[in-house]
Amino acid sequence: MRTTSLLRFGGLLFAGLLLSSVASAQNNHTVQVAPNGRLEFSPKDMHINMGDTITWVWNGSMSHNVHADSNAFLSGNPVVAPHTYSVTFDAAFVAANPVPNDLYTYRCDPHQIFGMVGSIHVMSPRVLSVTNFTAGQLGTIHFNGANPGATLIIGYSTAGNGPFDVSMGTLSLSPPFFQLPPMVADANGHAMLSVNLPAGLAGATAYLHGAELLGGGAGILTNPLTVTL
Ligand SMILES: [Cu+2]
Repeated sequence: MRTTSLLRFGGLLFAGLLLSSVASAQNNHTVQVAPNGRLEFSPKDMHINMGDTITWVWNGSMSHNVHADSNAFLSGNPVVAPHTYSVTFDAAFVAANPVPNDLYTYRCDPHQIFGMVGSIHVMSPRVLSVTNFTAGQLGTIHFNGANPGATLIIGYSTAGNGPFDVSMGTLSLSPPFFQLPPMVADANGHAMLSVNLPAGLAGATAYLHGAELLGGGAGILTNPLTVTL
């Protein structure tokens, strides 16, 4: 177990955190459909937790649609912006729409020949939790469900719970946010980080959100956490 101490931000201390709720809230992700008129989905390839929701948001002046190659989902006939389409990739959806490795490839029907394709890789949840987050004590942050040996990062903010879009999804962190020392998952896909929590500074709220790095700039987010001093 690693120990870190006295995490300072903006003159405050990341301190005295009492767990008020271990949110198991799912993550929401946005995929732009033809951003700036380009015939592409952005991000093109997504890694998400089972239970997460993808919302496609139409842009530009041409007609597009979202069509799973397996027919697991279909937004309908191609239409122009403004338009949105959402799919929740929960256990029931995955069970009812099986594809190899839970990897859902999809396309825009009229523009597939121009490379307007994407994929959604549904993965088992990465779970962030905390224990003993009490002022004057040694609190612990836990990361579960990772690939053994993976690099795990955790960000925190006291400014709010976002949303803030990054390449791997939408962070429930408002800027400015900060990163704790990276961790490495053990053989069981678990890692933990102990944090010295100074006494005092009651009343503030902190927000945490983690990710497992998958290489090549990709990553998969944990659930977000809200903890109150
Ligand atoms: Cu299109």
